[in-house]
Amino acid sequence: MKLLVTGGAGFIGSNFVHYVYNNHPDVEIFVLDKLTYAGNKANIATILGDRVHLIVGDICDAELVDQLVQKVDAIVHYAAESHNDNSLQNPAPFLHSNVVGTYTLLEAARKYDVRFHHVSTDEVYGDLPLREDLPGHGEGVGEKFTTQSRYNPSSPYSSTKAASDMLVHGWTRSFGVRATISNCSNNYGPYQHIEKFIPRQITNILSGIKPKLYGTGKNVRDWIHTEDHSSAVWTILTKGKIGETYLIGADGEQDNKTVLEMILKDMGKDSSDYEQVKDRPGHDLRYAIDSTKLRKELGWSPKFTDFETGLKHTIQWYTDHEDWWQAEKQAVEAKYARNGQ
Ligand code: NAD
Ligand code: TDX
Repeated sequence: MKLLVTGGAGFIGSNFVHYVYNNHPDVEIFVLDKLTYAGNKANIATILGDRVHLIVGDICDAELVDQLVQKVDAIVHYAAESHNDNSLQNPAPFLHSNVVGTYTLLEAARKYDVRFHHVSTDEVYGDLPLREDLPGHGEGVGEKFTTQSRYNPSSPYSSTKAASDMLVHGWTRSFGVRATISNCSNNYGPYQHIEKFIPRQITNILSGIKPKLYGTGKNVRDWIHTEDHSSAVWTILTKGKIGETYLIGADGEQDNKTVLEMILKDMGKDSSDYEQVKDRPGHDLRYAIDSTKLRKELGWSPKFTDFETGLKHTIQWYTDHEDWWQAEKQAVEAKYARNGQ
């Protein structure tokens, strides 16, 4: 099988490329990545060669996309602008990469009748109330997102991802593009950019900077190890039903304050040794995924079921790979500081 993986030099895309390289030796992978600030050739450098190729380019470049799509059996589409905070400062690149980029790929998939898997996010559904504010602490209908949940995105990032999902629906129904969609919860693990919550706090501590918690830290995220996301995407790509959406999650709900306290404790610091900073405007309260459909219909299950163990591995990875993040640290923190965060 020949696969085109867009955004395969970013966090989740590069983990997927490693996953396929390690588990499916019969697959040849073409990574198309623009190498934006979030893309890093180093993420896949050790496996580039006969089976993994990197093409540096933009998914909005229709001519380049055409050349690549006609060579492959399937497209797995990860490339996107992915950070909510950046989308609040400047939404324009999110419209370009997330909407026009997805459109460009869909047109090529349509032209060459190539299987298309679209990687999306649970944030398209907006947010859920905190469990403490639900009757019976949320043991009922509406407690988690399902494929029946209403699209209700909150930020420029999530609204452009929602738009991209809608394009996939339209191209599937009207043009018969053989597509599936997955909406996954918050990933953690190696190669995540240090602008994101968990790596930012780990690398702050390693740099002697106090971790920064937005608001009171009551917001809940549903954490999944990125390797489990990879196995889920592979399962959907190979066993999923065309036209279907699958929600990916590993029952990993944690509030931000608890996660930060775990990181501080694991790194030998006092659990109160952090600063509360300005909250994110429009900050989603809680995400939670019901992945029953994926588990029951396609037989998928996550391997990293203990969040604290996965978090420890992640802390160790950033500790061991200072050369991977050190050069960018100062600029990332300066950008946050300008925004009071
Ligand atoms: P990331 O920002 O780490 O990586 C994105 C990659 O896409 C980078 O390598 C970047 O260079 C590339 N890219 C961006 N615009 C491009 C363009 N126009 N052309 C070619 N390449 C381009 O993002 P991530 O966290 O790895 O997320 C990957 C995908 O997974 C995104 O679609 C995101 O919406 C989705 N997702 C992320 C999470 C999460 O927790 N991070 C959860 C669910 C879904
Ligand atoms: O310094 C911080 N302090 C803090 O409290 C940062 C960077 C974040 N936060 C909070 C905001 C969120 O409640 O931590 C939580 C996680 O923040 P992010 O890492 O920015 O992730 P989130 O906004 O939840 O979105 C992520 O998950 C869904 C990914 O970035 C998206 O690409 C994905 O779709």
